Amino acid sequence: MNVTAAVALECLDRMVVIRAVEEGICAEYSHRNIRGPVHLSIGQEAMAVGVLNVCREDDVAVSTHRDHAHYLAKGGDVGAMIDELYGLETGCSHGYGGSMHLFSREANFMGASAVLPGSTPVAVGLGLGCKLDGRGAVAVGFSGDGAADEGSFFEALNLAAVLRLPVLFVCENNGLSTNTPLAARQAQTDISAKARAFGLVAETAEGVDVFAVRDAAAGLLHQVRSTSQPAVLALTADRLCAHVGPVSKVAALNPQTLLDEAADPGSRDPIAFCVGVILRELPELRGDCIDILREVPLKVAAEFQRADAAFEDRNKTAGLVAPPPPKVHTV
Ligand SMILES: Cc1ncc(C[n+]2csc(CCOP(=O)(O)OP(=O)(O)O)c2C)c(N)n1
Ligand SMILES: [Mg+2]
Repeated sequence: MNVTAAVALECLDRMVVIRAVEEGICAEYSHRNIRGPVHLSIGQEAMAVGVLNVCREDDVAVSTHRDHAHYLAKGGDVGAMIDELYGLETGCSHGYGGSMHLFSREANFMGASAVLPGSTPVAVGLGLGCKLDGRGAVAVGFSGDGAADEGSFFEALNLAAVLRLPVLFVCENNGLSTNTPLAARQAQTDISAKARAFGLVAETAEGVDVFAVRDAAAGLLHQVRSTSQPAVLALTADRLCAHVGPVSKVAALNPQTLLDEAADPGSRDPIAFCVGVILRELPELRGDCIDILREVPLKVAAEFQRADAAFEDRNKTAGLVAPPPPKVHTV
């Protein structure tokens, strides 16, 4: 682990915020006040946090249908995201976007495209904006491995290379597009090899380890910033939740469960993995880790309560009657 104690705890804190928000969605969804499909990031938090932790504030980011972790890791406001899920005007997209269209101008999180591979060409446009601005900012375009099934993914890489744009394309490879495995869809499954064929610098890293992601992203961002040549970071991790729908496949956040899981250095849960690394390398931080695991979920739960009450008030004031509970879509 190549970081200070403060940075290690900052990374853990951000991942726990993301997990707590998504566990809140799982807990609240069936109460019918949150509507619309939700694509959770459980199991994939380290990829968002590792990359965005080493970005500058003025770097811009764009995401996909699975955008919660990217919005929060870029510095998007927790309350404004939860309000957005409830369709409130105080939401980060004024209640019009919902889960798949989070946005924050203040955090330079420039939204998300749910149409594959929409985030990739948008990242090229953002990269052109950064280049024309001339302030050294980089555009970070997140996508899944499914985006690399599509032609315009490669057109975007090519254009960024031809125009020498400062873009870091981050491909989060969870091995699945909906539920179809990568090898059933792509003849060449090494996404970084395909990126190199277009003249980009490309690296792969273990996406479960926030500190490994951070190191790889820092190196590539430095290269992109100093040469104005785009790069690809291909990360691998497991999606520990349903493709869509409020279903987690891991135990709910709990300090003792996490500490037990953290003892396994092969854990595929990025939060347990991160706690394990911290406890092995900086054991004096055990108390701080427990505080984060205990306190963050309480703060996030209070935000859900606040937004739920605001939703009920808004409906009462507007004379709206809630329709029957929505069908919960899970795939
Ligand atoms: C052009 C297009 N085709 C199909 C879909 C339906 N769709 C939504 S998410 C998804 C899977 C995406 O997989 P990946 O890019 O690997 O992201 P992940 O869901 O694994 O994070 C698909 C096929 C879509 N949104 N856009
Ligand atoms: Mg995928």
